[in-house]
Amino acid sequence: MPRLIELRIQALLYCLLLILGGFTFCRTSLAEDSRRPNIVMIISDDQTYRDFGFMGNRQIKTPQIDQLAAQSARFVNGYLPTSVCSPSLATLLTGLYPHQSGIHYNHPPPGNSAFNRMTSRKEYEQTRSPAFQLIQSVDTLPRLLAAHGYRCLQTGKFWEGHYRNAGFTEGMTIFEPVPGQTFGGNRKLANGTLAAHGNGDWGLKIGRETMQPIYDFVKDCEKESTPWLVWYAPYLPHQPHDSPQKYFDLYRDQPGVKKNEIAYYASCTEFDDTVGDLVRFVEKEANVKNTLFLFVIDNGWTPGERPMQPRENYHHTKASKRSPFEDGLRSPILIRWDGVTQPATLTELVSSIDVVPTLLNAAGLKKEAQRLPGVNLLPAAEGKEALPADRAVYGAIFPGDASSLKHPERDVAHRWVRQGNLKLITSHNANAQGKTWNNYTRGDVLYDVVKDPGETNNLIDDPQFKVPQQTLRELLNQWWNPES
Ligand SMILES: [Ca+2]
Repeated sequence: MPRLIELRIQALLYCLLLILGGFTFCRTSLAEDSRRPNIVMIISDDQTYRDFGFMGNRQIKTPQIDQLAAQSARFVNGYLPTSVCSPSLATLLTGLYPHQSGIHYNHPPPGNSAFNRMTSRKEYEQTRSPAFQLIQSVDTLPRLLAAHGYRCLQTGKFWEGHYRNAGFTEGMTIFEPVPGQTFGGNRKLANGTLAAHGNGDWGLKIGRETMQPIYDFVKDCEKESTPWLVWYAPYLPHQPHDSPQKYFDLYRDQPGVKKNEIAYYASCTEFDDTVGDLVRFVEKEANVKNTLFLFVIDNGWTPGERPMQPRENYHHTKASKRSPFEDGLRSPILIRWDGVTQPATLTELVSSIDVVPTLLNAAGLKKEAQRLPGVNLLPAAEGKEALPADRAVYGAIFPGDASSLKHPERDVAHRWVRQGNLKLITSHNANAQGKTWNNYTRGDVLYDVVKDPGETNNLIDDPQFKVPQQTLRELLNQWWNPES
């Protein structure tokens, strides 16, 4: 064969390969971009990170979540930016830190007690409503997914008024009181009028009374082949720990179970059963290979020694809910997407700030995800790429009532950062006696939370930790400096 023709054939073959390769590449990225998995967000309300079988608790019975964990990428060293309901849930809606979304409180001004002192529903609702503008004006996960062709259902805990405020297309919470609902969701004003408490009202029926709204929604979406998101954030195991008797019976007179753990453990198992019902329903009614399950807690809650009503309920320990300590701030994060993620235990530090960008990436919304501070956990969950070992995670603690809107720096009580084994907690807005809100710490504190997960050995004055302490301070100020 003449040399020239040979070269031409080679060049032609080369071009053909390039075209085929490009075509294959395009097909892959097209497939990835156009995949729109259904998404089930399962959010536990007030449960400490250790209190699952798969996290090592030998007393508590959580077989359904353990089963989900066995099928999931298990991020066992997960954190929450903050340790109380509303701002933690706002992070799961927006992918922003509380100081960024402005939702750093449970109750906007003038605060919970002042709301209770009001004498008309109209006054209360008009005073509570301006804060809803914060969620209305931000690109939330459901809003972005809805614009991408999803139907998005809100059920359970939700602090942003009507479900539509956050961009859900359907939902249960409508910022209206629920006559006769005794376990939560209502607020009694000073003149006896009922109003919506602000934490979910009608939505709080999910899990505790019914699962039907989710079942109807999923069936309907499946019938019309529309991708869907379910926000399942039941008021469980949140107090009141008033589970049916059969759940209490599991823990009475059990060796190793303390008196103050019984009612809480009962609620944890009641919650676990609902997760099993939900997962089995989705497995039966939807294409499970095209469905991503994500599990996370909104904040920790550890039973303390002080009894309260109803009977067998206890107040939580000071070091859990609301606090800057591990029992309040940690949560495992589970991601199950059959055929995509790998069941494995992953020990790198992650945060619930990563949830929204991860889910946006799963739905092909990469550009929208890139604007957010969290990282996409999918490559790690797929077993393709480890997260950086030196990653730092961050957060801040605020009082339950906001003193003003859009000024998180005026209210912040603590900031915290963890990198490697070390966690630094700084204090802010101390009063004249040097005490910050709730008096969690005396000044700044530093702990090795791997050796000392109970955070009892303060290393802040230990000269050995002077340099790493400085590094953590710099990281924290780069993340958010409320004094600048
Ligand atoms: Ca909570």
